[in-house]
Amino acid sequence: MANTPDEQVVRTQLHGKVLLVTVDNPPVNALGAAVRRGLADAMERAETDAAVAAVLIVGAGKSFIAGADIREFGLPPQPPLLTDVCKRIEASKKPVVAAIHGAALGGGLEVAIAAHYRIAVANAKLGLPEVLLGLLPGAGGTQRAPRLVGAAAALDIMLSGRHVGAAEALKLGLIDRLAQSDDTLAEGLAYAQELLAANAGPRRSRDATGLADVEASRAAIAAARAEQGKKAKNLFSPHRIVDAVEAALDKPFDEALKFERTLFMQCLESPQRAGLIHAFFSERDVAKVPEAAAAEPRVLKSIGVVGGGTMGAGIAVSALDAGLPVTMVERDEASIARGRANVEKVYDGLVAKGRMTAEAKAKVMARFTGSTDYAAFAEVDMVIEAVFEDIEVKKAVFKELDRVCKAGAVLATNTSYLDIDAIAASIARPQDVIGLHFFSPANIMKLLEIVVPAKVSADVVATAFALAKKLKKVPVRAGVCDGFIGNRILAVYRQAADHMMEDGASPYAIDAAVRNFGYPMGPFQVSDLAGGDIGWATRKRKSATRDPQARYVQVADRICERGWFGQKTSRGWYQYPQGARTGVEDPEVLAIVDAERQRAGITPRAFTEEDIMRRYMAAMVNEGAKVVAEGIALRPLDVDVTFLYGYGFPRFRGGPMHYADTVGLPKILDDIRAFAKEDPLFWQPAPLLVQLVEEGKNFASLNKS
Ligand code: 3H9
Repeated sequence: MANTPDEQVVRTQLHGKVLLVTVDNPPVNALGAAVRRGLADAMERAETDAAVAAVLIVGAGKSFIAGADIREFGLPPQPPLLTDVCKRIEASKKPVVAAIHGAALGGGLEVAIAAHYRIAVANAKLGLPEVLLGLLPGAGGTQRAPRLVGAAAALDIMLSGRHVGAAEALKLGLIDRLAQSDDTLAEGLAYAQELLAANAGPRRSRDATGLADVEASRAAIAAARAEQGKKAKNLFSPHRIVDAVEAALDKPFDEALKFERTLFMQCLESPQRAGLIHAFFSERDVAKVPEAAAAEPRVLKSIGVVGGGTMGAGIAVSALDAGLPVTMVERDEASIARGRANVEKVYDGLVAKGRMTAEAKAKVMARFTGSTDYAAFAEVDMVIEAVFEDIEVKKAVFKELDRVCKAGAVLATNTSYLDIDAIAASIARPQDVIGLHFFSPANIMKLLEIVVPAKVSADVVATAFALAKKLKKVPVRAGVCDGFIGNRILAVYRQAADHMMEDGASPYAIDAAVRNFGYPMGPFQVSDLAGGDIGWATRKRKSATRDPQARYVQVADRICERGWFGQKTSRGWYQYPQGARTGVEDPEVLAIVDAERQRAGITPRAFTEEDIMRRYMAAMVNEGAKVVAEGIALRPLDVDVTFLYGYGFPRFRGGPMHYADTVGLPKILDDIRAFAKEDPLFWQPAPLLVQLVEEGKNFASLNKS
């Protein structure tokens, strides 16, 4: 039989008696319909060709196989199903070996564990991350993995979605052998030939004995069920994973496979799957911006940071963690000592927890230089200022940077709301000035708003995106306006929450509704965590320009006037007795709310959780639509990613704009129009929302451009 041509996504080639099956479907060898057909055909050839004594499956390029083709989900399934392909591999009468490099994830690992023997190179990553997409392993993974590694380890792998390194995979029994070199093909062929020489026949995972200790298996299932009941109460697929593993104990293998398929289809149809897959693609698409496509990034080998406060130190740590040398400048010796101490504190914490050695810390700190002289920035490639939020202070810093930095250095500001165009215009090189809005704590939070002023050159924007990649941040391109994407939208739905509070919902009921929606915290808890004084300062700053006709709820000001700024003062919207991190409700706060209602002449009315979330989300989506229409966000997906990574929006809902599509834009618009009857100034429908409803379109239609 002839070898298959090179352009096919699955190629077969005979090497002695071993049929080499190469999956070649860039970029990640996803198991689309053509690959599934190719694998089935290859197994057909293996079965019928007398010259074939064993089969070796490998992946071309960077990976073995990264899983099912996620883009196919939601479309009608095309035969053959992966679960049937895996069954066919397992049923082969000739031994089948999988040689793994790069990623063997999801369906990719399911193919590997349907094979009879597995070898992996040292840096291979194995996993069943379907749960992160709202799914479960649907090609036999929930049945074969527990038989190979036991219920507890299989549940851990499937419920966390984590990547398992080759060494651990060997220890667990997920693979049989660790390759001695990186040459997957040679190692795989040698293994297959060795098996043939030893007359080793097929060895099927369905017959493996990992579930033999039924009592231990049941205990692992019960523990997983209890844990998921607490940790994943809003989620669908983790519970189905536990059900599927239980079926591995209770049902014959083939019946359990059918049950797995039923559960997989339930997950596939769930809106959570759509939300999580939207999040998966959006967090990749978000870095596709015109400037990064049009220009090469500038050289970026060193970073300067102005300011050693919480933000500056967090940014410094983030850059140090990425392996960059960091120079920090502060105004005097005491301040730079404090800045250095803020940086060191982070690493000391890691050392204390045993997550870093003292030597490793010393090595990292050796890349940190502190100075009180701006001249220390003379050679750095990029400076990020993180000084006090005052435009005159920032302009003074930029004047210094303009004086000392080399030509071509990127000059970035970490402002969260100031006019970056004005900062850029204040120096002689506006083309080099950009906004890099980190979120606190900057070394932990993934979101980075890259704020693009009018005069910045494209290669500076490309450099900012390259920096984000180095720092392992999720970058979102934002235009200049007060609050950029995230804080601008936040300001609006926070007001909606305040209005509801004054109209009758308690802050605790609002927080509970928001938590039940899937957020880790409600808005009043967040305010207590961040410090009420921050919002208070912003409100004071904006008071001169506030529309006197606009509704203004004063409860937060009454609370701040008492010095109740949240966790740091042990009291805010909640009380935090003895420095507790979880607050308890405060009757005095409720009394303040009551007094403010009376002052404003409001008779409180009841709000259900649904009422609360409809207003909260309508406000968020409406402002999101304005932000997109104005070009502050490039696409609705940029708003989604901002909220997923910076504001705790529940990932399974995909982000506010995706959520709005799920609910239906006409419904959201109807709500806004109904709310506008009470407060037409606040609830002005976004023209883009109106337009999309008139055209029968959704936000997703704007993500495609
Ligand atoms: C599953 O397997 C279900 C089964 O149980 C079956 C049951 C029946 N499909 O991330 P990158 C694209 S569920 C389609 O930037 P990296 C990605 O969008 C699946 N496309 O690279 C990007 O496209 P673009 C379980 C995919 O090197 C490009 O490939 N598997 C898929 O940083 C490069 O990706 C997973 O969940 C896919 N499966 O990371 C694994 N994967 O260039 C998901 C990637 O247009 N994938 N793309 O933006 C990953 O975790 C990472 O992509 C990986 C590589 C670690 C593999």
